[in-house]
Amino acid sequence: MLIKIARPGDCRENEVTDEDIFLNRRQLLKQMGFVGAGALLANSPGAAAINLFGDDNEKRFQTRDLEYTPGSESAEVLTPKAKVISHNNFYEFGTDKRDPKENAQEFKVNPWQVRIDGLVEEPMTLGYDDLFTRFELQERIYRLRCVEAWSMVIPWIGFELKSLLQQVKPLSSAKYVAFETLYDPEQMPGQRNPFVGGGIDYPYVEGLRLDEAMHSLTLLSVGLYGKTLPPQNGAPIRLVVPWKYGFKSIKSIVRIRLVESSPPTTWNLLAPNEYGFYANVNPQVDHPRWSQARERRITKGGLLSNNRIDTQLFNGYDEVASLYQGMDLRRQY
Ligand SMILES: Nc1nc2c(c(=O)[nH]1)N[C@H]1C(S)=C(S)[C@@H](COP(=O)(O)O)O[C@H]1N2
Ligand SMILES: [Mo]
Repeated sequence: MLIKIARPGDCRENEVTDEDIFLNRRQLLKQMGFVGAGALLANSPGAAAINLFGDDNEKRFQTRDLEYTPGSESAEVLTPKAKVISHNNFYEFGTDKRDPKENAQEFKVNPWQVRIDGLVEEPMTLGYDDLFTRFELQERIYRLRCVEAWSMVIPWIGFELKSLLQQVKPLSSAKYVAFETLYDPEQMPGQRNPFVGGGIDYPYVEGLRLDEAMHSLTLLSVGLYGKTLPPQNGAPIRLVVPWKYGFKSIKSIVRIRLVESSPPTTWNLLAPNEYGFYANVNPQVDHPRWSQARERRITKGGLLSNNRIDTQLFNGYDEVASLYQGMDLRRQY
């Protein structure tokens, strides 16, 4: 059998990819001065011409263009969109990395409601359209590292969780934020069948300390690569906490509750000796069953061309270090 090993310079696969189109459009709009809210309308002439490529028109789940403020350029290579939307963890739709893309395409994300309540002065309910209109959408190119030692670099679109929390006005007794994913066994096969859903006690729940939630890096994401989120990535709204392992970035959120004490979190409930509350990316603290010192950065090409790189403390986001001063991060993992 002949195994073809690609050299770095080789041109392979389809020459024009989704992310090429995305980057070209972003470049074009920047050159034309069309940046910021209002610029990226699907029916503007520039966008229409580019949309002729129809990057995901043939899929059952339709994403749509978003208006947002483009972020700064990334020094790192972006993970191709095709991989961002086909290699996922979303146990509600199955435990294999390919399951969510396969099983989530009929997932209904509109209408949608997110309830924000608990220890707040002004509880709030956001509807589907509010997710895209009530806050200033920005692009953030973040690394996301899974506890399973692979990572991606993704151009997320979203708004700071802080801007939402400021609107509901947390009471001084609020110390933590608890998040909950939709519970809908009719739509989510993993919630109907524990063999499909990996034995998780649904709904999926997560939590942050209030100061972590208020950090300006913490994003509520509603899109990626210029468009609304595909269901497998947590449509219509999911958390992205780039200095923590991927499992903290809870998907398809329906409830955000301000609470007084540390809330339960799904992976900690399932395997407390393997997953703590903090889950900060830390190359010095191994998972009990494998090392966390290195990671596989998912880029173009197959498994052979994926680079292995050193994992950085806090996934390289050093600006969060002050949140953990005085804590023993080996004990509070
Ligand atoms: N509701 C829910 N959220 C979830 C998960 C899940 O199974 N269910 N998996 C988590 C894990 S382990 C990871 S690594 C990230 C993956 O996000 P991505 O598929 O968008 O890359 O989602 C996180 N959020
Ligand atoms: Mo993960």
